[in-house]
Amino acid sequence: MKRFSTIILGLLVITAMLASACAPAPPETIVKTVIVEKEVEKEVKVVETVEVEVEKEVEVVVTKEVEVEKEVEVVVTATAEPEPEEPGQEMIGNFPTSDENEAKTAQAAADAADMGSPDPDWAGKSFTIGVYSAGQRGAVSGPLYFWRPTFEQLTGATYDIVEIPYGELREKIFTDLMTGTGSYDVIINCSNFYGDYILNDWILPLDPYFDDPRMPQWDRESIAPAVAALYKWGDTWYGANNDHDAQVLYYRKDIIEDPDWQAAFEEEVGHPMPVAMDTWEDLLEIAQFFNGKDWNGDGDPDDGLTLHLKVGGQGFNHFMSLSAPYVVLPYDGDPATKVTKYNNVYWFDPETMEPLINSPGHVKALEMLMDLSKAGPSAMWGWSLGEAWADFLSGNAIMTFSWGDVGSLVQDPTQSVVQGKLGARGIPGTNFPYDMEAGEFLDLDEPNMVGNQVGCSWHPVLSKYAKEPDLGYYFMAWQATPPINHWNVAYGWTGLDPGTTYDWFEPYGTATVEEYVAGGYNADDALQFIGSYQDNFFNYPIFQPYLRIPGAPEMEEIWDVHLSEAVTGQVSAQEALDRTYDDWVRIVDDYGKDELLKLYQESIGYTP
Ligand SMILES: [Ca+2]
Ligand SMILES: [Ca+2]
Repeated sequence: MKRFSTIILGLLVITAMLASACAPAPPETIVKTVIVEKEVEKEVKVVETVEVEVEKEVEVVVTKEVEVEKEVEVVVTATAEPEPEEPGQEMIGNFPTSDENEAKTAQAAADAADMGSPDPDWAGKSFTIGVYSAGQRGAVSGPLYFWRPTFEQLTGATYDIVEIPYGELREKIFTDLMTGTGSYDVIINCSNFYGDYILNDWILPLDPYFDDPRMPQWDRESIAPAVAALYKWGDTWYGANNDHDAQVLYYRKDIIEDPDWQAAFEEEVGHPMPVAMDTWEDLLEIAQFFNGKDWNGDGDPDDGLTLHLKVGGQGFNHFMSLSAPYVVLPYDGDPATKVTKYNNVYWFDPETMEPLINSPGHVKALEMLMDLSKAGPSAMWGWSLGEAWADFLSGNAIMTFSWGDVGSLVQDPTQSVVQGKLGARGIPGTNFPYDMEAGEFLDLDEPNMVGNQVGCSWHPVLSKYAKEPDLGYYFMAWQATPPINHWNVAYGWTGLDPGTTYDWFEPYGTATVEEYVAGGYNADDALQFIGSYQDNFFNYPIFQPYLRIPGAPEMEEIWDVHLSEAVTGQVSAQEALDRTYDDWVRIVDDYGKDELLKLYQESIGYTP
């Protein structure tokens, strides 16, 4: 009986919340009525769920009480979602889009995708997806809205989308898991969350679903190994295929390859333009040369490069990819990728868990980033992704280094003037890396080149507290099927980047230039963009290791703040990284050094 009174109390709380939520808008009677109707519906559902759970145990009821409140939040979000009701939200077939070709190609992808055999019991059910907020046509969250009507048609079920600002994502998700609340069945997460998941046993392995006849089949072999490693811990799969992040360099091929500009460069700088941009030192010269010149001919001075350097705007990823060749050295035996105390390491000493983040190589790289940040508009210190990309897409910056999104956004004529003028290559290296074993900078004949999988590679995992894990996995697997994943990758606004054999050209994969052209790409741009991504994943001798130990997201957030202190001129590069070092030592101690050391060694493949 006590249990029931708790439930009733919970429901009273909701009713009170609903009442107060409705309170502030007295004149709009019609709108109010609509909202109340929907919420009453949900309320009834909740009562049903709770009654079933009550038979089990008291703790469940307590948990449910929290859920009940969360449920209200979800309802509010769903009501606010303009998805089908939004005036002006055009639908073509099952797709919220106004682009005929988009709807046509998406329908073809849906038809070609394996759809398993959806369980009839799923009809009428709903689950919740937590994702970083970028809106209905924004990166990573956009595809969830785009495919929802098709999912509903397939399964008779649906899902709510809860968008969380990037800066709050870790805290919201980890709090939900820590408290066992289960607000999110599926989490579209950053790959650096895994350490905390594994340490706390917060997510479900996917392997048991692979032979379930209800579930769509997706191709795990197709994923570039460097990214596939981020979807697993050891040999166990936790993530379903979705996004494949790496940073590459994009530039204005038409300007850099223009003989007149090359002659002007030689006259001003005193040597030929290092067009290949094999090193950051070469790239800096070119960015500095073009910065402030009117190379686009509209009468105003233009930018040498554009970067997203805002705190909390994923800016530290620029430093991550830039710094790798200054820090990460290959093993000088076989294989080059072997991890030792001094080789193929970037984050911590794998014997002592001492942060390496303020090593001389890291400091030199940060000085390079500070120099580069002066070869573009000072406004970019406050820019996040979209603003930085827009400067390149609108034809005002010679170059940027960033994710695959840029290569595909260039193809969108509504926001890009660069289509047909795109140059791209893998991230540059340097001839002057720091050798931690020798304790000195090297002066190499050939630059040290280090590939990366910098970024989140956003992808779904299943919460241990999911209420509808099977249905949640169905969605994950369906989105991971080659036709749907490849469709998402080919459209820039989705934020999902290439990384599978069906995205790559021969000899790495099966895609053709014609396919990309049919999707609206310029043929040369497709070769440049996909080519640079392939190079990163298959032609670089070594990779920057990925930080995925417990505490990684927190470490990177703090690092981001200190990097910004340096870039904005508040402190020196050394000071910014010394501060990062101190914070990381503290976080390592908080988690427990021995435990972290073991997981760190595991995560980078170091054998003591
Ligand atoms: Ca101009
Ligand atoms: Ca991405």
